[in-house]
Parts: sequence; structure tokens; C-alpha cells
Amino acid sequence: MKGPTAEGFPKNFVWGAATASYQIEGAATEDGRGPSVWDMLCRRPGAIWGGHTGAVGCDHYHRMPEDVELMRTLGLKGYRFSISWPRILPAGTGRVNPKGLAFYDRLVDALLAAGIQPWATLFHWDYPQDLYDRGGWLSPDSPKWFADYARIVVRALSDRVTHWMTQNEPQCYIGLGLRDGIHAPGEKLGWREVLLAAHHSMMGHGLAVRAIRATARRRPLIGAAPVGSHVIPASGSARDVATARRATFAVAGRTYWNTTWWTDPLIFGRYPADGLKAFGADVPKHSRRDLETMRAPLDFFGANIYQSEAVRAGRGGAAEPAARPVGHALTAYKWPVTPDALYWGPKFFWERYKLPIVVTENGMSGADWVGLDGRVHDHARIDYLARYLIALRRAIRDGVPVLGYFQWSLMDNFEWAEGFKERFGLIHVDYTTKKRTPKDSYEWYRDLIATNGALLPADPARP
Ligand code: GCO
Repeated sequence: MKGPTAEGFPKNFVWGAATASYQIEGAATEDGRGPSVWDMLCRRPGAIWGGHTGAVGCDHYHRMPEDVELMRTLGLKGYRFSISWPRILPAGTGRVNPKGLAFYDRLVDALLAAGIQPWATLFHWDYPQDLYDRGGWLSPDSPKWFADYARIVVRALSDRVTHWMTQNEPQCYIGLGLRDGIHAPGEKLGWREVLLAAHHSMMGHGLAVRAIRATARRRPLIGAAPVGSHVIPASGSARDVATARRATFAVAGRTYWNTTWWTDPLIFGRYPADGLKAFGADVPKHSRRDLETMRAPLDFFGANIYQSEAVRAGRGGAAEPAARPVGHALTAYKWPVTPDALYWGPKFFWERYKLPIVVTENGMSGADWVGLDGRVHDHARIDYLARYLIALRRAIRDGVPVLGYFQWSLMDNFEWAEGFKERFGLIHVDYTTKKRTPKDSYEWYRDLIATNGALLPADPARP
């Protein structure tokens, strides 16, 4: 990879935006799509804010050409989308739905015609309902189901798609979905089962990576897109930095909010020792072969980064939380605005995993509406993105290889259990009329992309 240019971003930096199938597509029962666990959860009273569902969503399934045109005028270099498993395989395995594949065929063709590189995520949470009924990720067959599905998609699209991500945020679809019951399928299982499901999903990842490499018609670049808990140092002192690094890679007790339980096996072929200790007898019995299945060489490390906690070195190097000042900036979702997450996150991941970084998601929800002048003045989002991208530029200047950045999200969409309450988009969506209105941040991002980042303000941390 080439180093940064004068603007601070490499020459072929992938300026992107991201979405996910269930969050934007709608058309939940059309053209042969099978049901997913999210359709199921959306029917459960009280499960989703406002009783919303993704059944119609942004109606992207029907408005895809209009949406790709908006991406083209935005000047996107890359677009990260996910493929709906039950659209391709209505029952999860077996019969392929040609109309489902045809949709992604059209999408990929439209992207390429617009000069936009497609970045496909194979699984972003809309798990086929039929497979869930057959045990879901608890089934020992589940890794193979996922790999078989991956093979079908890759066979169909890999003449044009070269960038692949296996799974998005297993912490969420396993942790929030099976442990806390907040996300689909809405279960509250014990740790033993939760860890077994996690184990299978990681084996599924490993098998899928091999399936992609064996099937792809053009040389693929493969990664995964986990989330995690990001910890940053309260100061630049070596002790604080070492403490934050340790905390970033710790399994702090029995919680799924960590990075290493989900990522060390994929890259090192082993579970982290502190996690094994914390989960003890609930860790599934497994063989060396299982771990070797999980481990498959990757081409990049995808990271979804939104926020972080700051720590300082306490007594004996223990991590002490550094309280945020009263009145600290929060997004509409009440997530803290912590730009340095996009400096330390990529840096720590690069140091540990030695894979080039792709920021697969970053963005914020805002209280955005269409003003009397017909425009959406989302000043806060512009400021948020600028601050985070300045931190990312600093990481690149300090030698972290970052291949691209995908803003979350191209358009307002179905924010899972929060329904349509949270608006993360560069494009406003009126959910009644489905009208798209590019926000001020869309124009700002367009100009930023056009200058390869040169319009970013100076770095307040490194004037
Ligand atoms: C996630 C998902 C996205 C979310 C986004 C905002 O990170 O939860 O990948 O689907 O919509 O992160 O919460």
C-alpha cells in the first residue's frame, strides 16, 4: 500500500458509505424472499420501538437505481451493502431463488456503471427463519450452512465483486440476539449455549473464507466486520496508552462486549486466555481442528467504530475509567462523541493483528428533519465526521495502513430494536413517501471525497 499523500489519505483511499439489507431493502415478502428472524422479532409486541418493522424499510429494493444515482453524485468510491440470506435461499439451504440473486446482480452492475466498488457483507443479521427453526447457530450444521450460502453468492457475483466481508458484528447477533434478547431472534439463553452459538458462527466464518477463496473468479480481498469495546487512553502518556491497549484486548469478565473472544480465534486460532478463564466450564468443548477451522488468512481487518471509553493507568497499571466532563457531547442516540476512537482503534488493531484496517462503519444518529427551506441542516453530523476523520488521518500519518472508510449510513434506515427512531443517514428518508433528501452532510462528504480529504480542517491535537 502507498503512503499518505499531502492531504493525509492514500491515493486509492476508499471513501465509502454502508448499509445493510434488512435496514433498507423492504420487500420482505416479494420475489420469493423467505422469512428472517428479524421479520419474526418485528411481529413480537413491544420488541421494536414504535412497533416498527423493516418490511417496507426504505423500499430500496424497488428504488435501487435512484439510490445508486445518489451514490454516484456523492462520488462514493466504495459502497458496503449486505446480502439478504433468505432472499438468496428462502429456506436458508437448498433451493436457490434466482430473483433474489438477480437483485444483487442488478445492484452490482449499477454500482460498477457508476464507478463505485462493491463491498459485500454476506451476513448482516437477517438469518433465515427456517434455519433458526432447525437450531440456528446452535446447530453443529450451522457453519456449513453459512459456507454453502457464501459459495452460492460468490459463484454468482465474484466475476464483478472482489471485496467481501463474512459476518457483521457477531457480538450483536449472538450477544444481543441470543443472550439479551434485544435483537433477533430474541432469546435469553445461558452462557453455555451462547458460547456454543458463537463457536459455530466463527467456524462458519472460517469455512466461508475458504469457500470464497475456492470459488471466487477474481482474486478476492476478504475481511470480517466485528465491533467491540474500544478503549482509549485519557492522555498520551506511555502508561495510559499501555493500559488502554490492554483494556481494548481484555475479556473483562463474563460479557460478550469484547474484541478478542470474537477475533483472536479468526486470526490466531485460539481463544484468549482471560476469556477462557472468565467463561470457564461454559466454554464449548472443542478440538484443535475447530480452532483451525476458525482461523483463515484475511486480507483486511474491518472495524465498526462509533465510540470509546477513556481510561488511565491506576494503581499497579489497573485501568481506571476517566469520567467524561459534565455536558460532554452526545448524539441523538446518547452515544458519546469520542473522535479519538478513530485514532486508537485502528492503531491498536493494526498493532495486534497486523492486517490493513478498513473502517467498515462510523457515523452518528441525529435529530434530523426537513426544514422549512426543504433542506436538512445536520451541522452536528458534519462536525462529528470531520472530528473522527481528523483522528483517522492522524492514525494514517502515524503509519497505520487504512484502506478505506465507510460512513454509516448512506441513508436513514431501520435501526433494529430502535425502529426508525435513529437517523444515521447522509440522506434523509421520509418513511411515508419514501422521498430521499440529501442532507447538508451529503454535500460536505461529496466535497471531501472530491478532494481526497484535503478539505478536512487542521488537526487540533497536532496543529
Ligand atoms: C451495528 C450495525 C448497524 C447499525 C449501526 C448503528 O453496528 O449495529 O452494523 O447495522 O445500524 O451500527 O447502530
